[in-house]
Amino acid sequence: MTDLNNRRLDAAAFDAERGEVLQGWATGAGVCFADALRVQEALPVEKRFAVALAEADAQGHTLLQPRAGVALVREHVALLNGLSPYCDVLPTTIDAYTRHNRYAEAQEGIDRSRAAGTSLLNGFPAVNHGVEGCRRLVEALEKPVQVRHGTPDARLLAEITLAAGFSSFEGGGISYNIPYAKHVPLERSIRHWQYCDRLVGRFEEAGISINREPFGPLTGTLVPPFVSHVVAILEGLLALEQGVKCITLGYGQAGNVAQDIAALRSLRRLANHYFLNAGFTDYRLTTVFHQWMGGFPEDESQATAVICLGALVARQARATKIIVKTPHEASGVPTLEANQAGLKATRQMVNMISDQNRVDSPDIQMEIDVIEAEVHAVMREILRLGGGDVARGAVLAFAAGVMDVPFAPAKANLGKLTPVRDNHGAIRLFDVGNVPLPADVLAFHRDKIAERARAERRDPSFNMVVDDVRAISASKLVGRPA
Ligand code: 8ZB
Repeated sequence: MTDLNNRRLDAAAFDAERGEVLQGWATGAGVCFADALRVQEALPVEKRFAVALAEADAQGHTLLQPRAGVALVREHVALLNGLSPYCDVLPTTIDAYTRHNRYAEAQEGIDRSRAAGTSLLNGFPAVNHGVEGCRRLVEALEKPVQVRHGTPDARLLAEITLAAGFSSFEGGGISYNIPYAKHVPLERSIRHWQYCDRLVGRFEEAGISINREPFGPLTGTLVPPFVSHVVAILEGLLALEQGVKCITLGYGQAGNVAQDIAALRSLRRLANHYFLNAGFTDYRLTTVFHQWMGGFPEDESQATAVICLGALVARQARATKIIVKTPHEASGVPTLEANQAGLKATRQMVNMISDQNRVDSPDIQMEIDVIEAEVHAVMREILRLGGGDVARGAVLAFAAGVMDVPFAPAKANLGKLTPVRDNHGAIRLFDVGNVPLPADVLAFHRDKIAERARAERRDPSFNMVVDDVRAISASKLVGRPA
């Protein structure tokens, strides 16, 4: 491994690197940190992401956020302003060329979209629009706006969007590599995200709070809660070290109500535990729940039911924010109307759950106990591998399969851990791979899977896993034999 470590980037080295980063595309020349601070300082309070999160957290509210992004500034403004009445905070989903730093192709997409009169990109190419284009966008909106993407090297994207008044930035060195890229070394993406976090740290030091949100759901496919929790905690620790203060940790809906509620409740507690243990006290932690990230039913009514189950769980567990899906999920980038439909269904469910008692059950407590035991076991080994350094520990852990994300494309991920649902649809481990879980936890997983196998009169096998991956889009939670 190179000289990667979890220490705050040196000021002179950061400034030198910044000079290179800003040369990545012509629009980089438009970035000036002093101007960026003025733009952020001038943002009215209702456009500040950190303020929206802090207020929601204090009042026990849950914010709704859609996904949206098109090629051109004017069209993107119209889209976001069409969504704004139905949500609390706004997104800007970045196109796939920009996520891979392919700005020349993004430019071609912009030019062709202009000629065609319709968006030919699957998101908003913020780097190409530059500080000036992004500022026009932020100024035309009435709510806080976040950059949402999937970029292993997001340094230039962060420079440009934060200089333009975006007040939240999604992603992380693990969560925007392992599920999104194939050949990017983990030490490289972690280092590039240390830069993004350090940039946010500089804003914080100047009195401007920028929200940071690691990408919780990872591959969105049968991810056991402990796997995404460990990534969230690692990326939280990496971000705090660089000076981030406002952090939102995410979790993607898995489908079993007790397990999902347990996952959200344990996430906050576990993160606070590791952050405080590492000596951090000056941070504000919130949570985000992602509605189902796996395959959706084609049918819009069925898709709406999936959306509503997520809304119920998120609100029961008091997530600070929900990322809302649309009834078009199975078919691609949603229309404005489909996006509004997802938000309206979610709002209705959130409102109906809001005044209700906190649901508690021995099942939820048991799931919390299991998740906590799993997270502690893996974190202990990561810290041991890294000699106390989580950046080194994370790289070594992925290489050894101590950390393993199911169904991830990255070469840096071993891919031996295999999940499967139990008889109640909770996610268990069919094959633990090299992840060092305690014997009693492994026995628990085995028993739960055996119970399902008996009910289905078949042996646990990879067929079960395949059936589970398809189940929700085929209208069930558990992939039972026909
Ligand atoms: C990892 C995120 C995947 C989700 C949605 C997909 C999926 C992607 C856009 C978008 C609205 C876009 N998504 N790009 N939604 N506008 N440009 O992100 O549908 O749900």
